[in-house]
Amino acid sequence: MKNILKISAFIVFCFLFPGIKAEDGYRLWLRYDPVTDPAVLAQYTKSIKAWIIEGESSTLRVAGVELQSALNGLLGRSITSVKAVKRNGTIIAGTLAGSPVISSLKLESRMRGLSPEGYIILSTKYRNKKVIIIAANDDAGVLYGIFHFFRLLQMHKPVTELEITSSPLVKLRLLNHWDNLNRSVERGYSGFSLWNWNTLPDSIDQRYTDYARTNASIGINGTVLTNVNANALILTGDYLVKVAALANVFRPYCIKVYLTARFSAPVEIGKLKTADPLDPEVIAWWKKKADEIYSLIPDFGGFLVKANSEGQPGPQNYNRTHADGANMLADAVAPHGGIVMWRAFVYDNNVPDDRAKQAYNEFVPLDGQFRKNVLIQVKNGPVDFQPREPFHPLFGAMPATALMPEFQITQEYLGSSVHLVFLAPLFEECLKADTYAKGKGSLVAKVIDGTLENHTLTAMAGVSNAGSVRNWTGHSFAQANWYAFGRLAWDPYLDSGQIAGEWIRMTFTCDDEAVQRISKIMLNSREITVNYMTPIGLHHIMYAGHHYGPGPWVNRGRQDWTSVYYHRADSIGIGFDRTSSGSNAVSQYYPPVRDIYNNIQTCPENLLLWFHHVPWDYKLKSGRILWNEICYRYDEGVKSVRLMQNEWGKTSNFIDKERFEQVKELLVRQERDARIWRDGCILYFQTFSKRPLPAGVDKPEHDLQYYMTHKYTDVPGIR
Ligand code: GCV
Repeated sequence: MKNILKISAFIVFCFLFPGIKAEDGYRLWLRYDPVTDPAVLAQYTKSIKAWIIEGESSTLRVAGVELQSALNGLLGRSITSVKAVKRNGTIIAGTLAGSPVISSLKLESRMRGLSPEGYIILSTKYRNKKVIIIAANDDAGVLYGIFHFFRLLQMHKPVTELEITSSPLVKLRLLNHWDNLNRSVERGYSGFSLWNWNTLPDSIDQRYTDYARTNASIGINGTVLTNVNANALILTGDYLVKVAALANVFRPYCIKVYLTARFSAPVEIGKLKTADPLDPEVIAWWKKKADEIYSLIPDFGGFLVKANSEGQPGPQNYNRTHADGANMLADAVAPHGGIVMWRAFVYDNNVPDDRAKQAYNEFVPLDGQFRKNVLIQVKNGPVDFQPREPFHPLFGAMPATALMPEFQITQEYLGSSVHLVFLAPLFEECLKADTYAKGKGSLVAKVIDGTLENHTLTAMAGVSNAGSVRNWTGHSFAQANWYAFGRLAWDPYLDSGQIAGEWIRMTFTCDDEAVQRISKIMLNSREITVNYMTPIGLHHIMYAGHHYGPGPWVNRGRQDWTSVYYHRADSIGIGFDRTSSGSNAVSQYYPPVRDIYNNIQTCPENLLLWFHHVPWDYKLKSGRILWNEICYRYDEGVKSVRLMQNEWGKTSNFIDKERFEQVKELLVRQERDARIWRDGCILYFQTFSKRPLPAGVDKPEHDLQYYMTHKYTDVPGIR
């Protein structure tokens, strides 16, 4: 009886909401479900009757497959591919050189400004027929233009008067996978690695193709397959054929593969006695290795290297510099057109007076010493992907060197795949920060797109959150962070609100009210998380090891890995004094940024405890003293998660049951764990402030000991 009731309820549900189908999230934002709005569908049916892709290449072939499936899906009927334009409503896609129709349209002047991979989408006439042109100078541009066109359809935008021009502002747009050869993923919260090294090269999982399609849809054109904590085995012949098999799948989608290079590989797999970058045998070994890789993968992108950091080997082991190491590898791949991305996330063997200063101190003196095919990969902030950091002072400080940012899409410090945190505002905050390197307006985005110092080799990397779980990222909303990274890598000036709007419409619903509600949740989510984790510039106070929950009490082990090193709470106050009378990290920024940060009165309050040790009774702009403000922010963070739950609850009519319920359940866990952050941190800091909880702040449920010994049993990535 119970089952009959359930089935009837389901039938009624389907009848009431015919557009809402079971959804496991696998299709990400490329869902191509039929457009349900009758007016929009009527317009599309009238405007789109047939399609042609003119030209021959593997990229144009996959573009055709995608075009066919997207149009059939979205329009709910078969839109046929034709050989010639015979009717209104024909889509014509191709390159200027490869498409007779496009070349006859005299589009040269419009297309002259396009950079490689750029495209135009244009409503025009061809032999008196209304057509939609998707034109580019190269095949990649055609593919990207086609995906842009789908975005319009998926967002229910008009497609009648199109005049769109788009070019990527950053040349290399890369995902970094911290995937190990045993398929575990460092800081991965979405199952196992996508790369099944055991079954490659013979077995080609459909996921490899879908991964490539998805990335192409947001303009990502490269992927580093392996962890920066590298294993030299990936460079052996047995593995390289597997890498080549993946490269073959990705190639039509214009995605190049890159590998991490373990600096000691010549010793570990090459049987040399040294990995000294100036040793002739070592130089020859890497050249030979590069030749071998390129013989298997002619378009191999190059190497990403983590050296002399967290125990990884590097040139400093041989008293050589980062430039010596990077240049040696760069010379090996240069004849093949490859590049080297050398990470600036470095650690000294000695504990520094301020870890935030380390990368700048080591790299600025090397400015101008790197080969032309080397990029220095810099994390967005000077410590380590914290919920909030100031922008990294290296941006703008190495004018003669190509710098690329590294963002973390996987949520190592932002609630793994349990918390709903939309990261576009975090990425945007860094990209739009003004370094003042060449006066006002020297945005980080301009360092990255090369315009500040006229660099032509430009890149952006994001540490991937994709894994083997069915929906790729665990939390449905974590998909949005992958999407946002790709969109910002294409155009670092985009606005988070626009990105959220696109993603919601493509992924969930085009209903305006629901879009607004979900947008609000997404756009507030990062600040909410900062509040319940690390308000007012607190940082690095998480649980040692897994980084999911709070651990402000962590005081054992290497000092600059502890929390007490960073928050410096004492009876007087809290915060790391990085002013000119403290560690002087502020001096690494250009004026006036350094002066603004240096002065407690002008330092933005959201970074106050990053730069200042502030007395507990210091009055903030809100009128509250610091202690009360800390408690208030933690509490507000928790209460805001409840508001998110509430808002999400109101979207149930617009979201399929599976994803709605998944998000609902995760928001319950987010609220629970936000309370643990709030209560653990407040109780711990109270042992220093010795002040009561201010009125209105909820009392912790347990004592401090409880939070200090709390174990998480249902959080991915915690073993
Ligand atoms: C890949 C942090 C993470 C490490 C990571 C490191 C890095 O320290 O906790 O897991 O290692 O950053 O970016 O190299």
